[in-house]
Amino acid sequence: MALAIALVVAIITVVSVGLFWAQIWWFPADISAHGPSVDHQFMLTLIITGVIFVLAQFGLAYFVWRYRDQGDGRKSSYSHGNNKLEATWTIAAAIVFVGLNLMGYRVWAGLHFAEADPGAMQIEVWGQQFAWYFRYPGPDGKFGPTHVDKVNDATANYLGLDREHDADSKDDIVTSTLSIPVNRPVQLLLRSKDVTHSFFVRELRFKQDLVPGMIIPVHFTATQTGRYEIACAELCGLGHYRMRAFLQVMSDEDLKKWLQTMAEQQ
Ligand SMILES: [Cu+2]
Repeated sequence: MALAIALVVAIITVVSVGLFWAQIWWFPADISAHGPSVDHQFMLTLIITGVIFVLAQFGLAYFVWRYRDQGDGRKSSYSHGNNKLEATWTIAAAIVFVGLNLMGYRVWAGLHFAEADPGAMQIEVWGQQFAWYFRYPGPDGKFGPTHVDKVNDATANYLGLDREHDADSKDDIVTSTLSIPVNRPVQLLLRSKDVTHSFFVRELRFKQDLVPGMIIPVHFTATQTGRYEIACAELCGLGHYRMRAFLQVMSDEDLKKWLQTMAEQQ
């Protein structure tokens, strides 16, 4: 029995490592300037924790087998443990976790806390149950105010703009697809109309919550043109599974044309 349990533990370990090694379910190719640093940090964390995982699992399998009941009537003895060993691995684990955090912090904070490039293109991202809307400030570069009482999905006024009275709102462009320029910094202002949502694009290696009542600025640069899925990564209600939109990364010229077309549809 002990041998069977030890074997099962060992097989689970080998299969888990094999799946990671083969990279069958893996990230899609990165399309962001910061992506390589994120991937590097991820691999480093995976390798360090992976080595510890393998050692711990094989250690467990060995002890299960080594200290099995051998039928000689020996009684097991009780141990209170070893304080020195306890302290050693607790401190070692703390050093590894804090160390990995400090290493990863620089990349993460660069996207979330550092100021965006002054030339970054600003776009608002709105999450609501269960759709995404995006707002471009238009030629004036200003987002008009939003009014809760003007929100009306039936008339497609999803954000509650008053285009008649607010000068800054007149040229605002609201879309259901997010288009951004390639190789140019973009600043997103994340907002939510109801509950917490999460903006996630795998290819951008980017995920950030949208919190009601807050405007959360983040910035990044995309380096590949193409069409990518935006998923809501926060369980936000019954329709969460269908809360998706698309990100289009395009040349400056194409973006100009696209914005023109969108502006005509407002
Ligand atoms: Cu959501």
